[in-house]
Amino acid sequence: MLLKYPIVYQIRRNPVKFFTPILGLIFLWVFLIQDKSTKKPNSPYSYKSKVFGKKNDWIPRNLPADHISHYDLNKLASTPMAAYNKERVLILTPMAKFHQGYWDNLLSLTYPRSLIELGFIFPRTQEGDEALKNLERQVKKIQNPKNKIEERFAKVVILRQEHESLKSQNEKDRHAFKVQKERRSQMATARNSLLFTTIGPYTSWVLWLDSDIVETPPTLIQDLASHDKPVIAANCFQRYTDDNNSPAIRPYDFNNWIESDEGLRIASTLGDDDIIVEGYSEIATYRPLMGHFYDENGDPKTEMPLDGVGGTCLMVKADVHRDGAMFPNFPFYHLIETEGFAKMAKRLGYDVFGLPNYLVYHYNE
Ligand SMILES: Nc1nc2c(ncn2[C@@H]2O[C@H](COP(=O)(O)OP(=O)(O)O)[C@@H](O)[C@H]2O)c(=O)[nH]1
Ligand SMILES: [Mg+2]
Repeated sequence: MLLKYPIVYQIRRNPVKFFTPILGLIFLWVFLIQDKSTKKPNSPYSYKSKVFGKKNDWIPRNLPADHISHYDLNKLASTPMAAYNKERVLILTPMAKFHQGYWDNLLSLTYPRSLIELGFIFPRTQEGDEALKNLERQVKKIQNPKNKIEERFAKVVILRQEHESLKSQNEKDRHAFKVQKERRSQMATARNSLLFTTIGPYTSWVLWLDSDIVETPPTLIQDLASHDKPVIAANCFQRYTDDNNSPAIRPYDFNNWIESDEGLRIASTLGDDDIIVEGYSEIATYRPLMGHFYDENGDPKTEMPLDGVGGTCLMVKADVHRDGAMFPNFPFYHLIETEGFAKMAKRLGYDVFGLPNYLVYHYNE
């Protein structure tokens, strides 16, 4: 549209009428648009944490709001010299019960804490709430900002499960054969939620450690990493008092096994939705179980290839999870949860191993 008079003439004739809309636009930009785009950027970093109350309390404060983090996954390694190479380890624990022995053992690990992140997931049960309270009390002591940086873990993430879990967690009820499919499927979902919400672009290793593992060698992380295997399981035993009142040990986790012909034969007869869970006389698979391969005079570094694993103490190169190996909560080759995970890792081309002479101990209820 052509102006009837030149702009200069209009300004001189009626300056108020000319400048008012321009000032109005500047005002609008400064107080509304600019305020939003620079002071409170529309990015996840400005998210106000509902759980912790304060704003931005879970990102490093010295980052500018428009910071972009770059990670080259090609340079992210998981090597046998994990501590020397400053590799970050994520320790993941689904926790229905809090055991002081678990926490004390965790604190006795010699891997540098500044390279360790912890992730926990709790069931939505009264027992879970109780365990959460106990854990939080311990975490607060360690993560206290007054403690030296070497004493604190790099990060601690605590989740509460979104889905249901078994009401009864006593040993007899949770080990009953008929509840295994439901229970293991719930556990798989809990493990997946925990893994997918905590793994970072800098995570080199994921150590799965159950909340009732109360004793491990202090060099657990270095030892498991030194084998340089994509997936490696320690042999989970339990201390008890035998008939002569003497201290003794016995195998506990029967999910570390080698596939057998009978296991394959049984699987071939099952319907699509049926699963095999190891360690139950209801399904005798005759699979060789790592728990039975322990040799007290044997070399703790001895390795054995496995087809199924348990999650009590399991070290996984983070790339195995990143490539997609998770804990199926559905029958996958008639396997579920950690045993399904081993199968999935193998289908993705990774080797799975166990250490029959390297013991960790499960709490004795
Ligand atoms: N988040 C979550 N963790 C659970 C639940 N049930 C058990 N756990 C935890 O999962 C791990 C394995 O469970 P557990 O009952 O010890 O299995 P078991 O040793 O084979 O009898 C332990 O660390 C438990 O504390 C559950 O429903 N939700
Ligand atoms: Mg247990």
